[in-house]
Amino acid sequence: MTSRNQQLFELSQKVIPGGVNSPVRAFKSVGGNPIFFQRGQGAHVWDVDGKSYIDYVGSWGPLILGHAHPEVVKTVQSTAQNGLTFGAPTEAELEIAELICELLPSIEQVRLVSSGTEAGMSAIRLARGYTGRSRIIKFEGCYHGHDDALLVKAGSGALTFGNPSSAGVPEETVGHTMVLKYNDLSGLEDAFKKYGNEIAAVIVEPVAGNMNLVAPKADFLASLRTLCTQHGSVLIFDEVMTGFRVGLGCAQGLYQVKPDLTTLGKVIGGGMPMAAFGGRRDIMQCLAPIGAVYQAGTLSGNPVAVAAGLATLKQIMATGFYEQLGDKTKQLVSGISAAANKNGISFSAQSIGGMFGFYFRKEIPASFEEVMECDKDSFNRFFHLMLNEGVYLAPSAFEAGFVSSAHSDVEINQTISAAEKIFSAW
Ligand code: KE4
Repeated sequence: MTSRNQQLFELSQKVIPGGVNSPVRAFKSVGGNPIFFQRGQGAHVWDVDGKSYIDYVGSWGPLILGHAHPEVVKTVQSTAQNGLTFGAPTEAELEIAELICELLPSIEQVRLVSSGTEAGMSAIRLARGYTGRSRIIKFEGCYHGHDDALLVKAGSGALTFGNPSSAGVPEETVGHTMVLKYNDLSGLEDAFKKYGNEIAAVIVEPVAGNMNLVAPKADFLASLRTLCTQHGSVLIFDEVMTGFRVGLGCAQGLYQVKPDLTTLGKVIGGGMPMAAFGGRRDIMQCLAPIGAVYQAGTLSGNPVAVAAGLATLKQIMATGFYEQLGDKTKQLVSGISAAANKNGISFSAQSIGGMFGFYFRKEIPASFEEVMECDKDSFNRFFHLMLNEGVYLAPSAFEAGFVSSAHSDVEINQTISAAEKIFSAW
């Protein structure tokens, strides 16, 4: 009998490209058909055929409190009663802007937008407008949304400029974008030696989460800071994923490196479409309506998304929130690693705050090349076997995973048991 999931996927493909509204949802990387969900509660989601899963995707990061947290839902419902959007300033936008500036000392002013892509795109334009320069540096394996200038894959050789990683992006659009190797200090120093005072900005995921999880090497971020300061380039931390995920001070607090601009998203919207970019006042003052750099958005700072974000931020500010989240995530990765290693499987894992990475590779990867050495087929097999056991991991070997405060020891231990069962029969 055709499942409801199969029916919906067949119908969706007729009217939505690939049947999905974002490519990574299509299961192309892991094989099989995407799962259509109908309900989420806490650490669990239910598909349209009624099967439940422990969820470690959390909508790719926003759901740090789990699905349908009562405080978030209540606030969204009550806010919506008073109108969904005004296209005009509201007091709640002031409240969340003040809270973000209080939590992140590097942010003196902030502008709300509706997606991480908008935040990244706007931060790049702002850095170019502020410096009057065009060249930007990004890193291979890092993703900052689908803005043309950032859809770039590494060109051949170390210092060549990137070429488009997507159709529809003209060569000239990416001509100013240089793609370097993440965690490669010598490449970075060479780039600044050659182009230093032409570089408008460096944009980096301070903890990379879009090539699976790759942590910054000891002095990588600090070197970025020093070089940007020396050459008058704007250092942009893309904290759309790490923001309030790895700690209340975000990655910049964890590693004690102060960027000039930060992009945020995911957690700050609590599951609603909201992102932000902010930083040094002198740079932010270049933004319209007071500055010459244009940026705008119909639903930027809309009351319902801001309400969800505020409700979420208030919850994560609770004493001990990140200690508990970090401990649970560590418990998950060490339990699964132990299960793999007990069965002689080449596997490693790590976690930072509430995000984690699994690798079918003996050592934890520290670069894009090392991530590419991971056994993707083994990951895909593990993914589907875990799915059968009712555990929903990110449907790609190149994505990070996420634990929420709603995951209890019950879910963590059930997940480890599922992995033990799978690895013992591997
Ligand atoms: P959005 O435009 O998808 O809100 O944010 C783009 C973005 C920017 N920066 C970082 C560090 C990000 O991780 C993202 C989006 N992350 C992906 C998952 N790795 C979102 C999932 C998807 O594309 O469907």
